[in-house]
Amino acid sequence: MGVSNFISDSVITKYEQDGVVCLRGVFSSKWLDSLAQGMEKNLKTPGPYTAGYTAENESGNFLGDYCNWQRIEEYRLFAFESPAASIAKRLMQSNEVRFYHEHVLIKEPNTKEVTPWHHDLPYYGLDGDQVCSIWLPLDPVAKPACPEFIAGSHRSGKRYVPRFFVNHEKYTTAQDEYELVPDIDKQRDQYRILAWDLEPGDCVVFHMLTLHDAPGTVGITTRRRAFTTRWLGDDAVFATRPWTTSPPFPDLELKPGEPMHDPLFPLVHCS
Ligand SMILES: O=C(O)CCC(=O)C(=O)O
Repeated sequence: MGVSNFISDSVITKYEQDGVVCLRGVFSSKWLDSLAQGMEKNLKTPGPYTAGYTAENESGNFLGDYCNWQRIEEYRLFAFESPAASIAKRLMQSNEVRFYHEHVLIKEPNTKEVTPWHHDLPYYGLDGDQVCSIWLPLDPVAKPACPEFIAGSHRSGKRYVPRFFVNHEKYTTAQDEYELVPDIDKQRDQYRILAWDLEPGDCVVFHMLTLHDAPGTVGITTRRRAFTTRWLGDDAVFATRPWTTSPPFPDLELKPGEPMHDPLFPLVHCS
């Protein structure tokens, strides 16, 4: 099935307006099974950036890892051969698409830890408007456990200071163009907050400036394994931040404003 069959012009308009769209049934079980195998390998042999966000005496477990696609074949195949790249390309309305990195975020049943409200771009050494992520769950995710997105927040013109997932502390105090994320949960009625009931094969695509969080999984008996891929379009350029970026990409030698043309971020050929 060609990607344009399930991404109509009205879906692109919605992505542009809301900064997030949910796509239904776009990844077959072939891709989901393969990613599940890749995740098992990843859990057995964690990468250098693996991070646990749940204390040992707490229920559940929230853990993350990223930038393992070069050593985990299932991740590499997904990036280069699944429909993900063409989905990103079409929604970003980009001529080319580069793979930035994958990010695995797993919440086991009964995990109390929530993912704090944040948007992704200030974490990255990156600027641009054609930049998006595809959040793909490998398990059914009921709306109460689904990441939540503030519609239109990618167009607020604001940049927020990143927060650590482990304790929700801010990276630094507000400075220069970066402000602190407002207390969204105290005033939820002020925002249009989007979340969905998701089945395996569905995904959520969001702009890297769209504010989002994700609930814990207390009372939920299934795992919540999410495989997020991050994508760069034509206008993505390297940028520096007042903090160490996440991922750090320590060997990258680009200068601010230069296109993200580096073997670390391969071009993915797709329709
Ligand atoms: O899966 C989560 O808990 C958070 C997802 C997220 O923040 C992201 O993929 O950018």
